[in-house]
Amino acid sequence: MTDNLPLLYSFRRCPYAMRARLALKISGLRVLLREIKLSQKPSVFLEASSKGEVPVLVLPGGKVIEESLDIMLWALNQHDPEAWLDSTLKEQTSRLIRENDSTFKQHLDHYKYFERFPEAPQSEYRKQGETFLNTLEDLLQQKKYLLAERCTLADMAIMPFIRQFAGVDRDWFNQSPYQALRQWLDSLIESDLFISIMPKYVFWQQNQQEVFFPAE
Ligand SMILES: N[C@@H](CCC(=O)N[C@@H](CS)C(=O)NCC(=O)O)C(=O)O
Repeated sequence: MTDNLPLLYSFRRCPYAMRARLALKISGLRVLLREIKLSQKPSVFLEASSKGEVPVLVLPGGKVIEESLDIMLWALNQHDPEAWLDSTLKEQTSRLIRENDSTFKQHLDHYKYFERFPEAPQSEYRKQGETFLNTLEDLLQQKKYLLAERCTLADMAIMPFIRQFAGVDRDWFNQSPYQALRQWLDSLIESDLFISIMPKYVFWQQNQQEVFFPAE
């Protein structure tokens, strides 16, 4: 009965896995979720995807989707009740997500794990990350969401990373000049959708009963 469902390998706190779960949830599709420990990756997971990165979606026919953004698109292309996909925003969406996933993600990692990068002080890494915060703040000064007056793919693909950046030093973020960004982030974090994808998941083990996502 569970064999015909896609299988999502996930890790609760991973921002890439969050964006995949957000799209899967809004699409209304049902999958099985295997919460894995990144320090102890199950062999079935590595057999499905030798990269060893979450999220990974294994389709019933055996096809494996290894990139979080592709998982989002796979789900939304089947069912997109809130119209997160908007063909008129395609270019801008790709550009923004690309910047998030490349330059900003690197700055975020340096800022969060600054002890591993002693070449510069943490404040320098934060300043580098602020270039992207400024870009987003400018967009949010013009519209309620990043690219439109409603939530679209860009918001949901980027939000988990801004959440992580904000979480490194919440006091700093709370008094930072990014007022529209703060409001945007807080409203998304407090949304029923985000809360619904963040329950504490029990780590999956071989022979354990499968867990549905969303939960039954
Ligand atoms: N390109 C991947 C990146 C995913 C990624 O880097 N995930 C991290 C966790 S947030 C991971 O699994 N890292 C492997 C590890 O920590 O062993 C995607 O967009 O899905």
